[in-house]
Amino acid sequence: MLRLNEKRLLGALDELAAIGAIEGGGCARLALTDEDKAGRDLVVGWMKAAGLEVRIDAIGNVIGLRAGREKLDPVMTGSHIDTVRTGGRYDGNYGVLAGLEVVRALNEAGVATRRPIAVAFFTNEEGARFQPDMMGSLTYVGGIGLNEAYAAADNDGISVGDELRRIGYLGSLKPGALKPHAFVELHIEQGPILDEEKVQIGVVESVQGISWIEYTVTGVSNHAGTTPMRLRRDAGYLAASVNLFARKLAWEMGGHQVATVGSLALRPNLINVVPNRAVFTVDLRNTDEARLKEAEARVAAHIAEVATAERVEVEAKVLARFEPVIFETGLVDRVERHAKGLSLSTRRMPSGAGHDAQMMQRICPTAMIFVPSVAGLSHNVREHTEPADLAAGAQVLANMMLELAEE
Ligand code: HGY
Ligand code: MN
Ligand code: MN
Repeated sequence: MLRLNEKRLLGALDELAAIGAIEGGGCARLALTDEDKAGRDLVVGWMKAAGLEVRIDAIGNVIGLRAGREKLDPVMTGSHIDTVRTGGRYDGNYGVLAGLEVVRALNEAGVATRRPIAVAFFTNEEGARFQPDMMGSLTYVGGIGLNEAYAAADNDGISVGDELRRIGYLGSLKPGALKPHAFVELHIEQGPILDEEKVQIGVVESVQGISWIEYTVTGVSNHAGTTPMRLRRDAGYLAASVNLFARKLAWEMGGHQVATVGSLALRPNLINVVPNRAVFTVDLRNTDEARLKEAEARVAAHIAEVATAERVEVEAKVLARFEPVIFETGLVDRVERHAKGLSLSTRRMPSGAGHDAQMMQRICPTAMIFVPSVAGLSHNVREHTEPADLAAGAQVLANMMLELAEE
C-alpha cells in the first residue's frame, strides 16, 4: 500500500490556509482575487517541485500531470482552491492537496503507474464572486462557452476574463483537452451526517440539484413616518416575505429540500426610508429534480402574488441551475470497497454541496469520497476535520487511484 505522509499533507493544508487567512482560522480567497492568485502560485510551485507537468487551460483550470508508463487517458483527482469570503481551510483545498500528496508518495516510492496521474484545481468552484459556481469544471466539460464564462462579472462589474488575464492564469490549453479515464474527488462532507453517525467515509452516490436565482425588486422609496401602510410599495417587504416563504416551504416539503436567501441588499438602506430597491438571491436545492422544480414554481408564484399586492416590479436572473447528478455506480462501489478494505466505516449518501465532480461525471466515470466535518460546519471559519479522518480519506483516494491507474 502506498504510504502517505500525513504530517506533510497537514503541513501543506496549513501553508495554503495561511494565504488569505482570516480571523478564526479560515480563509478568504475569492475566485481570481490576488489571494486566489497567491494560492494558485503556491500550489503550482508544489506541483512543479513534485515533477508534474503543469498545464493551464483557457478558463484558468490548472492540471498537474505525472507521466505514466503508457500514453493513456489519465486518472484525475482534484477539486478547487478558491473559497467563499468566510471559508474554512479544507473545502476544496483538501482534495487538491491530498492528490498532490499521492503524487509525492508515488515519487518517494519510485512507482511508475501504467496510466498518467493528473491533479487538478478548477477555477471558481464556489461561485461566490462570479456565477455560475463550478465555472471552471463546467467549462471543462463544455457546459458553458468560454466567452460566456469570460463575460461573467462580479458586483463591481469586473469580469472573469479580465481577472484571469490580470492574475496571469488565462492559459492556452483548450478546456477539456485532457479527457480523464476516471475522476475521483476527495472532499469534506460539509454537512453533519458523518459526524453525527460517527462514520469515517462517505460513499457519495449523487449531488443534489441546485437553483440560484437573483431577484431585483423595484418599488417606491418613501418617508417611513408619513407614508400610510396602504400606500407603500416596499421592495424590502417582498424580499423579506420570500425569505419567510422559502424557509417554510423547505420545512413543509421535507426530504432534502433546502432554501437559503443568502444575500440581500436594500436601497437606500436607511432607517427612515421605505426601500425602493431590493436585490436578493434564492438558493434552492433538492436531490429530486421534480421536487426542485416544484419548489422553484412555488417560490415564483409567491413572488408574483406579493409583487401584485405590493405593486412592485420584479426581475429574475438565473445565476446557476444544475440538475441532480448520479455518479458512476461501478466507481462508487470502488470507493466503498477501498474504504472497507482499510477497515473504515462507510455510509452511502448524496452530496448537499455542489462540486466539480458533478461536472466531470458528464465526460468520464466519476465518484467522490467524503470525510466528516465536525458539527457539519462549512463555509464557516470554524470548519474542521480531524487529522485522522483527513489521513483516512487520503489513503482511500490513493488506493483507488493506484488501482485505476493500472487498468
Ligand atoms: O454552493 C456550493 O454548493 C458550492 O460550495 N459551490
Ligand atoms: Mn468545495
Ligand atoms: Mn464551498
